[in-house]
Amino acid sequence: MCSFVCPHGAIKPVLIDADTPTPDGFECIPATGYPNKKFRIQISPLDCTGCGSCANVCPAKTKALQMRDGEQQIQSQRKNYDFASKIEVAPEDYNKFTVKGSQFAPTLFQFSGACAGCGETPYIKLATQLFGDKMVIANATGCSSIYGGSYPSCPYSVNNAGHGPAWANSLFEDNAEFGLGMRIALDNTREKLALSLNELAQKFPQIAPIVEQWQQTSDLDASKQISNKLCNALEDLLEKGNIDKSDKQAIQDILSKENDLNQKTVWIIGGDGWAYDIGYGGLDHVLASGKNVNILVLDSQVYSNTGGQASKATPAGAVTKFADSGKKTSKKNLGLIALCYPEVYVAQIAMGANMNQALTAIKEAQEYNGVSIIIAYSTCINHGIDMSQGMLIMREAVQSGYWHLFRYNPMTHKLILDSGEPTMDYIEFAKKQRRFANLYKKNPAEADALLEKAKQNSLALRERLKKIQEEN
Ligand SMILES: Cc1ncc(C[n+]2csc(CCOP(=O)(O)OP(=O)(O)O)c2C)c(N)n1
Repeated sequence: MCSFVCPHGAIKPVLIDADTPTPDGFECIPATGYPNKKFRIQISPLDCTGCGSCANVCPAKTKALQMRDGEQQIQSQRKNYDFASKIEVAPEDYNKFTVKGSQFAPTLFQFSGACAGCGETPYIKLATQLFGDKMVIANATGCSSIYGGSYPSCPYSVNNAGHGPAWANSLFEDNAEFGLGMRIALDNTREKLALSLNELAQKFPQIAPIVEQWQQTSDLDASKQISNKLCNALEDLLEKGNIDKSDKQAIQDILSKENDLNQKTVWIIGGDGWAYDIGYGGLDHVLASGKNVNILVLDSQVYSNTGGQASKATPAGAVTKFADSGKKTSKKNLGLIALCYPEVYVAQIAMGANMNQALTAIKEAQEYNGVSIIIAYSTCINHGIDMSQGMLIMREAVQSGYWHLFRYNPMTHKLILDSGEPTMDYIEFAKKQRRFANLYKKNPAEADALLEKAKQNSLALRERLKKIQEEN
């Protein structure tokens, strides 16, 4: 869990053979569920920002992690992290589609310049752990593009084979279209490759089964393996086959596009200012496109990167820039809008409330061969909260009915409401955050009225989601 929530990817769970020699001070415990292995949680002391999210999320009565003086930890832990960072756990030793297993997968997004305790980055980090070097990311301008690509540093990293996600940022206003273009380009390249491969398979029946398999495989990891096998078969043909000049050229052309052979997963990522407001026209166009793309909306409920201006995702009663006396209108229901498209996978998640639900939604979105949109609750310094408690705040957001967790899958035509009836009062939850508490200081009567309205809206939204669940 501590690794799962770490905004900076600075925590690495280590799983090694029990007899592996380790540096002095690299204490391990026997690994639960692995008879001949040992386990350790290793922190990168140079990259930890000290947010404390990891220590607070620990479910044990006696917390497994304690925050200590950074300087001292750098002295003692630096060499341990250097050792741990080179260890890769064999993929067959874990199931990456579980909360625990996902953390043994290499993080290909780490040490970004995001704020300590950022609520956006853990979602991106998790996605890179699940889909790794098969990800192609279109990033809207906003916090995620700034911590995602402020040169000369780059948090998108590579695995031991030197491969990582491909990433680019275009504009704030056209990111959905930018990602759609990436998908169309990838599909086009694949279609051309398929044409050439099918022609070759007709002439050389020995490669026909592997070409067929290559075409049928949509699973990302399996596609990578089959693409490698296909390359080997083509190289074999070049060496041993009785081939003329034009076939040789065709094979060489395919091999030169080796990176385009395996399936890719396109992720269109950005904040609520992009998705709900400025890029919304394009987002809607992509929702209606039917293309295989995944949209991740990091909903911090304000334009975070420019200092916290109100967006259409800001709930009524929140004091933000451009809504100094509290936002008067209600939060836009982007999830409900997306649900108007029966062919779109729609999920709303909050990692701190339900890690498993967040992971399942990300997995289902990727697996769905069509448009998927995930709206992710993202805590932010602009909320006026204790950033070390971000995950707990997400849990309370769901318990109070401020945020609802659901997944709609077009494959089953079913909506699953993953969050239960509220067990905490909406207003009690909101008042703990400065963005709402400030209005109580300025104008208590207005605060009461706006928050009551927001509460009623949120309760009504839950009822609508319940109805949709029952209808299916
Ligand atoms: C067309 C346009 N308008 C305004 C900006 C300035 N701008 C850059 S990032 C940003 C805020 C982004 O907010 P959001 O999409 O919510 O993402 P967050 O920073 O919250 O992650 C703004 C207004 C811009 N780059 N382009």
